[in-house]
Amino acid sequence: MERTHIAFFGRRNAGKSSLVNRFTSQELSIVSDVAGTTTDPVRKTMELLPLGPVVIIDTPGIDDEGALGNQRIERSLRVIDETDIAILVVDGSIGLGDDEKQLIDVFVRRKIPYLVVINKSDLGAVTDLEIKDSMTVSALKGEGIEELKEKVAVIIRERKVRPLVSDLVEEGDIVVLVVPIDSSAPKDRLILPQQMVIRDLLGKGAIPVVVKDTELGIALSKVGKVRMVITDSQVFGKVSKIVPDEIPLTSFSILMARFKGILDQSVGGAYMLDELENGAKILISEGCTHHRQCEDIGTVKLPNWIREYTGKDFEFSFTSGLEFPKDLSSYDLIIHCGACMLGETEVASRYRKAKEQGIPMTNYGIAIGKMKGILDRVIKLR
Ligand SMILES: Nc1nc2c(ncn2[C@@H]2O[C@H](COP(=O)(O)OP(=O)(O)OP(=O)(O)O)[C@@H](O)[C@H]2O)c(=O)[nH]1
Ligand SMILES: [Mg+2]
Repeated sequence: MERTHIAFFGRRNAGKSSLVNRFTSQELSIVSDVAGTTTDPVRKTMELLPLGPVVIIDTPGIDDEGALGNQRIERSLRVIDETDIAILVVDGSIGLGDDEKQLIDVFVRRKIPYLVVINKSDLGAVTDLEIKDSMTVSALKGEGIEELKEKVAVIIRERKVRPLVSDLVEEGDIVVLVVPIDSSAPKDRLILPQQMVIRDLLGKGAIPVVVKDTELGIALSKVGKVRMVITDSQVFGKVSKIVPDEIPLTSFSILMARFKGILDQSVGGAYMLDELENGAKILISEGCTHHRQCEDIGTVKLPNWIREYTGKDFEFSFTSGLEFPKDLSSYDLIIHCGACMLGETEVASRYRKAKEQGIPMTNYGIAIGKMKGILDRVIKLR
């Protein structure tokens, strides 16, 4: 499963950093009585009981002032894009102001589950704020922290889990997974979507059979009745010729898009490849900065395939990691990586931005499927 991103927001000096340190039992952030101590979002990936794998994010105060302050506020608000669960920290001796109310509005609008935590209960001045889902804590004394964790754990358990592939197969089904091992594949391991698919199939009691593209033919002739073939989309062309039409075929990237709820939009985006004019602007965006495999596909292979497929010349731009342009209006199409390293909320927010600004968006695998002429076949499972 993917890591739950839990972010702490609030005004300066509310005690966000103090609470984060208590919550993680680590000295993650600097605490001081100077307003504006935290100047950049601080992220920490960790395993936290009873929550499981999480990313904890401390943020600068949302009421900072001046030009620099505004930049800090912007960074904090940017964190909302990747937030799965928001903790709004309120200084109980001050109470709830407009800043907090506006944040709550944003959480509600974006359907981000949130908790309001009234901090500094030790000061005794905690006002009865009568807000939904609020609780009091003292980050200073360490009171109420376990209760807070328990509440967060409940939210995590309640978040809807969409299966990756297990709803498409039955117990005992043989599913063949095609993982090419070329020079661009990471050394000594499988990438996250492959691990996730295998894990989900095992959980279902299905039988994953993992092969390289070069052994796919042999595998199909040896293993008996195959329920489905799931391939790395880079070898879509080759694999679609080997797998008989009656066996359903899809890719890891398509399953991921379905899992993240962005399959329809991505398919629509892929069809734009047929519409683009010469000189159109295409943004190719990577979710991470360290996968050589993706980089190679994104900056080299994909532009080449697109030129070949369309016979046209385009202007390509590239972004990677957490950078993703706010204003997408100068692009005609966005092609994103499978986003295996990005949290669900971050991915959803990128696709939502594109949709709001009316810019078509798709992902690598689906774009490749389109260019290989097999898109209809590989998205049948929708
Ligand atoms: N009495 C009391 N003081 C607290 C509590 N939590 C934090 N403080 C104090 O409040 C001040 C601000 O705490 P921080 O944790 O740095 O607050 P912050 O929200 O991270 O502040 P910025 O990073 O400046 O936005 C520090 O002096 C803390 O010691 C609490 O529960 N009770
Ligand atoms: Mg702080």
